[in-house]
Amino acid sequence: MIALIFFSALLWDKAQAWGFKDGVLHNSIWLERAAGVYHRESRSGKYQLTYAEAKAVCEYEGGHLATYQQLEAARKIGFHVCAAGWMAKGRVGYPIVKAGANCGFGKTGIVDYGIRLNRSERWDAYCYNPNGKECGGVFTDSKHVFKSPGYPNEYENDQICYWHIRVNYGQLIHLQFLEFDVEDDTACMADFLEIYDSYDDINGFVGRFCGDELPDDIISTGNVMTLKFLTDASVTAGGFQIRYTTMDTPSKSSDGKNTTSQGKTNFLSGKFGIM
Ligand SMILES: *[C@@H]1O[C@H](CO)[C@@H](O)[C@H](O)[C@H]1NC(C)=O
Ligand SMILES: *[C@@H]1O[C@H](CO)[C@@H](O)[C@H](O)[C@H]1NC(C)=O
Ligand SMILES: [Ca+2]
Repeated sequence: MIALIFFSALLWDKAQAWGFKDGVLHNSIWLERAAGVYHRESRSGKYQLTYAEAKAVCEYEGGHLATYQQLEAARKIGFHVCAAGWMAKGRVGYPIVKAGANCGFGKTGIVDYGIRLNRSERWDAYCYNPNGKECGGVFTDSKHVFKSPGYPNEYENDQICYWHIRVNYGQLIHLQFLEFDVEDDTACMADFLEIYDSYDDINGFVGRFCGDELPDDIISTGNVMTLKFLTDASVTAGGFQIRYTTMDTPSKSSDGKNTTSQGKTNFLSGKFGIM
C-alpha cells in the first residue's frame, strides 16, 4: 500500500509548485541563498508562480517575500540570480552582481520591474527567512563533504533541504556516505534522504534512505545530482555526512563497475527494495 502511494507520487510529474500530494511533500526548488534571502522556482520550472503562490511558498517555510532592501542586502554579498521573482508588495525583480550581456541588460544592481498591477503574472519568488536553518546548497566544486544541518548535532524537525551538485560536463559524481543516521521507519515516510540522478527532484529517482545503515556508494549517470532531505515534526537523529568526488566517464575507468544501470540498482538496494 505504501509502495503504491509512493509510486503514484513518483508518477506525479505534472507537479504543482509545492504542497502535499499523497502524503509526500513536494516543494519548489531551492536555488541560491544569501543574507536570509533565497530564490525559489516552481517545481514545474521557471516563471510559474503567481504572486499569491510565491507568497504562500515563502510563508509555508516560515518566512515571507523579501523586500527590495533585503534583496539588495543579499546582492551586496554576492547574491546573483538571473531570474525575475516576486518580492514583497507585488514587486518583481532580480539581483545582478556581475554585468553580463545575457542578463540584467549589462547593469549591476536590482533589475526592478516595479510593482506589478497584474498579480496573476508568473515569476519565481524571492523569500526572506533569517531564522531558516542553513540547509542545502549548490555545489560545483570537484569534491565536497556536506552534512545534515547542525551536524555533528542532531538535525531538527521540519527541515527541507536540497543539495544540487553540478560538476563539469562529461564528469560523473561519486557519492560516498561517511556517516548516516536518520529516523528509521519501515517505508522512510518520517525523515528521509532522497537521491536523484538529475538536477531536480522529479526525474532520475535513485533511492530513499533512512535508518542507520550506511547506504552504498552511488555514481551518477551524468554531471548533475540532487539530494533532498526532509524531516517531519518529531524524533530526530544524528544526521549524515556525505562526500562526493568527480570521476571521468565510465569508458575511461577500469574499476569494472557498470554504472549504466546505477539508478535501478540503487533503487532496489534502497529501502524500497521491498517493491
Ligand atoms: C494578467 O497576467 C496573466 C498571465 O500573464 C494574463 O493571462 C492575464 O490576461 C493578465 N490580465 C490582465 C488583466 O492583463
Ligand atoms: C553495462 O551493462 C549493460 C547492460 O547489461 C551493457 O549493455 C553495457 O555494455 C555494459 N557496459 C559496460 C561498460 O560494461
Ligand atoms: Ca523525524
